[in-house]
Amino acid sequence: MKFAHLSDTHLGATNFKLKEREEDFLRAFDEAIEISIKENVDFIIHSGDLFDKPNPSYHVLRFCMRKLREVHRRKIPFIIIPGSHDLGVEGSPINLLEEIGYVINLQNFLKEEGGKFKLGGIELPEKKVFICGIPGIRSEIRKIYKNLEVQPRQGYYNIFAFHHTLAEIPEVGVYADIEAKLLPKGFDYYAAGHYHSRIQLQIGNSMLNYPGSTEYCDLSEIEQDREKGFFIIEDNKPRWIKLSTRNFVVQPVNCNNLNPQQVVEVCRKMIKPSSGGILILKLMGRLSKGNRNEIDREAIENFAKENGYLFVKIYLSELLNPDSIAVLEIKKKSLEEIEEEYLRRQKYDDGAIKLAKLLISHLGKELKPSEVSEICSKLYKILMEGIKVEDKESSA
Ligand SMILES: [Mn+2]
Repeated sequence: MKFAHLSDTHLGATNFKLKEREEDFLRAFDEAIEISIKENVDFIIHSGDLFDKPNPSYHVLRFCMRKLREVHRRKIPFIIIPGSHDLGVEGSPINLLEEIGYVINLQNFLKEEGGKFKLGGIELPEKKVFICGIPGIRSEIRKIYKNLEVQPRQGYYNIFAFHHTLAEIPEVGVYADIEAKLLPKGFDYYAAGHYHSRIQLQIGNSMLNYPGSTEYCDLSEIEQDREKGFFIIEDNKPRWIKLSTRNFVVQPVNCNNLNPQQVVEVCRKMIKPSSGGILILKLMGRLSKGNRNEIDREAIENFAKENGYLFVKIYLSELLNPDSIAVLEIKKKSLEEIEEEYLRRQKYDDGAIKLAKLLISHLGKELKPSEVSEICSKLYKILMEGIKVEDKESSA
């Protein structure tokens, strides 16, 4: 038995508003499907975020439908759990694909009944496989996992697909949706999505894989520069399939004691020929004279394009003017680290920091009433665990 497991294809996504980058996401999906067909897989599982938005453009939707039609004609079931990006107020484009029979949507097998969440799934009897899953809904997610009723099939290879982050992923920690112990037991394979880098975990005797996204979705993924791809699982053994991605070059440029003209020269010297890559220059340090706005960015961009780059982005946010008093000691730290350090300096304890992080993580987000009540119940729980905020006046 052989299947492909991919996730977070984000069809319709782009970077820097480039049409070429939108095409890159489509090409990555195309490549993954072509390889799966060539490998003669029995079925394909997608762990969510097929699309980047619940209302993809006509061009993107048409591309996806054409590709899935090829899969359908070869009688390869395409089984999907919608991700957070696929789900809109009025439903999901996955419902359209389901309507015409190109995908099997696992979301349909989740039913709420008297506080319990009954989860069914699909059986592929000739392969002796059972597949079920939880979509990437954001509200009351712990409640769903805690009250989940699902029965793996005896004598079958059981697969559980989901679209949430686990606390067991080292980089996720406090921002995780759930812990692995909340996952239903008795499955042979956990097909995970939502986290954009490849992660392989062992859950008891079972395998849990996040294939990650198939293209670089944002600057942090570009800077991490991790391989993009998906898994082919054959007889319960995973094989990583690397997908080709566009070449990104992220280059810090030390501009200390340079004037704006010299900055241009230094950048030009750094630029090596490329075939269609994207160049990201991060100018850093303090200029000797002049002003950072006097740097001829167009000259740098033109030079890079003459050397084959598709696009150049020049960041000036970490470059100081000669007389600037800003202190940029924070440049190597993540936002979460900066927030936490700040709170620790203010002498808040762990409980208070947890509370603050929860609130910060929801700032500026549009929330549904159910999500607000979920946050409130989390807040209440943290408060009940007890917060000791030292009196800053007396402890100084
Ligand atoms: Mn995603």
